[in-house]
Amino acid sequence: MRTEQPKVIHLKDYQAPEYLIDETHLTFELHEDRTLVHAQLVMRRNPQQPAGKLPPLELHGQELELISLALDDRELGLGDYQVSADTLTLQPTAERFVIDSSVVIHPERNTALEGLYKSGKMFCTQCEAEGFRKITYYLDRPDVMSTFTTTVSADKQRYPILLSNGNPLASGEEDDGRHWATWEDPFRKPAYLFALVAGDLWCVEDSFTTLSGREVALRIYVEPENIDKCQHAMDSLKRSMKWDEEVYGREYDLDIFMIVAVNDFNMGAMENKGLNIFNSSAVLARAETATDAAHQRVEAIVAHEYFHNWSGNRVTCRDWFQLSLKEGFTVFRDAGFSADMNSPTVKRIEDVAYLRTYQFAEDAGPMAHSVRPESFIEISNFYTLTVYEKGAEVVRMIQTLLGKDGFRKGSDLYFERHDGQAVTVDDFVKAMEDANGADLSQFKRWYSQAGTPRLAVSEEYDAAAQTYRLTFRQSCPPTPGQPSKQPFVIPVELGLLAADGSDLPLRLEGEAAAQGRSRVLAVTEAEQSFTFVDVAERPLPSLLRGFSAPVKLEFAYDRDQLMFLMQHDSDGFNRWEAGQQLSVQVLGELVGQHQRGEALAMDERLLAALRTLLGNESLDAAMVAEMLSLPSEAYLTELAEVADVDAIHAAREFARRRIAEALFEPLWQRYQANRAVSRATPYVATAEHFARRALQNIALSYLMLSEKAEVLEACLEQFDQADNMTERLTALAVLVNSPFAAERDQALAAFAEHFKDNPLVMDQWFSVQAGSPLPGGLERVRHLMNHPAFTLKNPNKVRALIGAFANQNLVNFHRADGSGYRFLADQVITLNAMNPQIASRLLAPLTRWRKYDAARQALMKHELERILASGELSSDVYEVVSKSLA
Ligand code: B3K
Ligand code: ZN
Repeated sequence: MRTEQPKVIHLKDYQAPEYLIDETHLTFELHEDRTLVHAQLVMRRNPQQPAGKLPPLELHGQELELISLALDDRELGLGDYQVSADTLTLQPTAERFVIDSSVVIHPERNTALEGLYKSGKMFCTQCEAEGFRKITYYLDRPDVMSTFTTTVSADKQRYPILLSNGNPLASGEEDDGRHWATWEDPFRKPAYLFALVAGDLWCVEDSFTTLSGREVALRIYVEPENIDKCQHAMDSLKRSMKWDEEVYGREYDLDIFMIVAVNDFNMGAMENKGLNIFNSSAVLARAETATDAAHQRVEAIVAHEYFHNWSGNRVTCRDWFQLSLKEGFTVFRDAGFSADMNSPTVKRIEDVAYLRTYQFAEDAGPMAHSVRPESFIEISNFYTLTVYEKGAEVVRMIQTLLGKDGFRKGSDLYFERHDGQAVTVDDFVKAMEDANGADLSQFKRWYSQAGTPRLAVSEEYDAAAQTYRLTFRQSCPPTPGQPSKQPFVIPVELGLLAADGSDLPLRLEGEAAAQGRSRVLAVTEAEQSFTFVDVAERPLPSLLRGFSAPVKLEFAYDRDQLMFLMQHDSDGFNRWEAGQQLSVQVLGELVGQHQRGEALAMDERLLAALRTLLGNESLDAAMVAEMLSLPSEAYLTELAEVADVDAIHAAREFARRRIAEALFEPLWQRYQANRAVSRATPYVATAEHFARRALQNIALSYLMLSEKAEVLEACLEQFDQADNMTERLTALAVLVNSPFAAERDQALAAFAEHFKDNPLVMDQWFSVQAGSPLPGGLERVRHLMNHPAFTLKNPNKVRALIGAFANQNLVNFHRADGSGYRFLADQVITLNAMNPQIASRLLAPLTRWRKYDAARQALMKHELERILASGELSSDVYEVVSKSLA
């Protein structure tokens, strides 16, 4: 809790540590009402600091009850050290020394889920970023790296399994029913990678033989009732290990790799060395209880955390401003993995849709910050879409500019050069430069300048000279603290389409010959032109293929051109993108009609394009499903200058109904064909079947809008008979949004009865109801908060119900009377005292108040002010609220 003025931490103030810790020896005595932590730190003065008088040693520590403290075996008395709310200071007397401390902590009361805490019956930890200081006094900063030996002792019956990082060293029994285990992690690591688990856990075991022939034991620990839901995560882990060897040449280094699933977790998962701790939602998956999306999420998160073993753990961050060094790079790595395991184009479409909807919104809002932020109050607030997703885009652009081979040379050099070190984004870029003889100095502005650049493109065709000129103008809107920006390096991959839809050869003025039919141009200036020669006919440009840079592209395509690109572009991503742009234009027109009070009438060309798509059975079903999905209300909100929530919803619903009406026959046919396959084949979690079910399910969601009896019957059949959650949940969701009240209530009740003991499935049940745009959404959510399966103490529940309501149910959340805002603020105020990280994340929708009309703006601001005045705020909530009001 904030007791004094919050301190702002600046990157420019970074200073290397005065002291280092070579060895850390920890002992935990776990009890029901307290935990005793003894820490022995073998320390020395940092040799890189100037010699001379020894400076005081300031250790971090929060909420610790100090029992004893010794310096080189000498017990220290009250006058020998000073303790504040978050530090302990003492004066070393020699260059090398040993500190012994004992503290008491209370994991059983820890609701913030940071440090050591209890999730249900088990003990677990979450230390990143600064949670280790809630466990013991320490130099809790990532540039202090130490080996760790950890002994855990606990009651044997309640906690038969005792885990920590590294390899198991010894274990034994005590005579009072307790037992202990010692683990040793030989790899030096920062404290944020420390982990401990104690519980009654079962595990699934497997093994992996590394490139060099070493055998690694793999274990996934879960509570006994979940032992049947681990196979998919285990398979994903083995695929990740293999992929990292093949694609990055990275081998695993310890003898054992463990994953533990816990129910109460603030985010997805955590890459602790050798002992990853996961939100159970990111591990458990089997057909009956997890959707295809959940299966893919498990695969991606298992891979992400595993990949951190190199990008994060072996090579870590010097300070938290460098967070994207590990996160942006690792998201980029896991995206490459998922693309290779599934459909690369679909993966790219999903990532870009997510980035443009949510990261672009963040980059345009009051919390906008660069990929490497300059300052923060609370680092937990900077695990953002910008650091993660935009950070991954920045790494992707480096690969686009250097080529795949050049990028691999750069990553090899980076890992070799910095193995065992805590480094910066500059070191990463330098390795890329050095391995390729490249100059990325201007490119590095992507790390320091916030905001989404706009890239306006115009064309000029000279038929007589057979030249075609593209002119690019880049600009970037101001963001907090950055009124003006320098030009970025923007890699633009492009092609030029001939009238028959083929890609023309691309020869730039001054080049001896054409260089391919799709190529990357680097736009480096505020305004820059490129002239292509030998262009025999007026081409249609396909720009920013694969979304080669995170920018807002502006080119004045007309709708016929977009339809042409939708059909012919050789780049799958841009075929989808053309469809999205066409839909955005058509929906924009409908929004205008709604605002003017006119009858809605839709451009039928969109229907024709979708009909062609549905008729083509040779197209990848996943692509067809993506192309049938209209841009989300959240994305349309992001695009709007002032978002008219009701008009956007009305326009999109109107378009969906028109599509359902006009394309009923082909949708019905595709639905039935795919449902028949589902009925005849048991569930398999492969890309091919994900694709088929995606198409089947989007078809069903359109078909239900027809309100026809045969569709309702099909929907109920799918709900009752499906052997998997993907089909069952879609059927439930479309029922929930339908006017068939009796069937809906019956299905909801049957589902809850069947799955009441599975918290992850109940999360889905909460979410489909929270997201329903039917009137009365807030009342439904309030009512559901009283359901026995709901609790504010569990972050997954908060996200499933309150998060889904505020982020996905825009018409209900933004109700003109402000009741949605008031409700969210109330939850934030309650959660602020319980779990500041979750409270602060939940706030995000209110921070976007500038997007809405004056009346809503006032209501939203009022709620932010009410939070600010509500009493003692955590630094997490304080930072977000105060910055959004600034
Ligand atoms: N590194 C963790 C995130 C920790 C967040 C702490 N507030 C998960 C990940 O990105 O892999
Ligand atoms: Zn990560």
